[in-house]
Amino acid sequence: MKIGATEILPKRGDITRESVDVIVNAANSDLLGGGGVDGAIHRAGGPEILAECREIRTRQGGCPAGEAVITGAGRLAAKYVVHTVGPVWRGGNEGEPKLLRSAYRNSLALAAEHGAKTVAFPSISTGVYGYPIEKAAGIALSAAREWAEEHDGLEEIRFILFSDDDLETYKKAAARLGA
Ligand code: AR6
Repeated sequence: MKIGATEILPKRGDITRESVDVIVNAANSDLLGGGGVDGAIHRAGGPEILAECREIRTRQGGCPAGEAVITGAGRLAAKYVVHTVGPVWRGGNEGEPKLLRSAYRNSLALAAEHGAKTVAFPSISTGVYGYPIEKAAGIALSAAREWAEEHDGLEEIRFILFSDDDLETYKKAAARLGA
C-alpha cells in the first residue's frame, strides 16, 4: 500500500540480506543478542553491533519493552540497526497491543531521526515471544500506515517475513486495512 510518499510492503525474505538504510531487530531488554532474528542479525553483522549494544547498556541499562535504541550495522548492507523490544504475549490483556505499537513507532522515529529513507522490520514478538501473528500483523501494518500518514520522510517501510505463511498473514492484514 502507498500512503503519501511511503510504500508499505510485506515481502518474504531473510532480513539480514535486505539492502535498506535501517534494519530493525526484535531484541530483548538485555540487548546482548539471543535466538531468532536477533541471533541472525548479530551473526551476520559481526561483533561491532554487540559492542555498541554493550555501551548502550552501560549508559542506560538495557531497553524496556516498547522502546528502541540504535547502533551501527557492522557488516550488514544497512547504515543502522534499530533494536526494539516487543512485548511477551501473556494473553493480550497486559498491555501487549500498546507495547507492540510503541515498538514499531519508536523504531520508525529513531530511523527517521537518523535520516533513513528505507526501513525493514521483522515480525516483532511473533516468534519466541508468542504474539499471535494475525493480531501482530494488523498492529504492525497499522502502526506503519499511521506513521506514514503523519510523516513524509520515509520512502519505504518493508516487512520481511521469514515464511510463506507469515507473508500470507501480513498480506491478508494489509487487505483488511484497505490497501
Ligand atoms: N529474517 C526475518 N525474520 C526472521 C529471521 C530472519 N533472518 N529469523 C527469524 N525471523 P523472534 P520475538 C522471524 O523469535 O518473538 C530472541 O531470542 C521469526 O520467524 O526472532 O520478538 C530475542 O533475543 C519470527 O516470525 O523474535 C528475544 O529474546 C520473527 O522473526 C526474543 O527472541 C520474530 O521472532 C524476541 O522474540
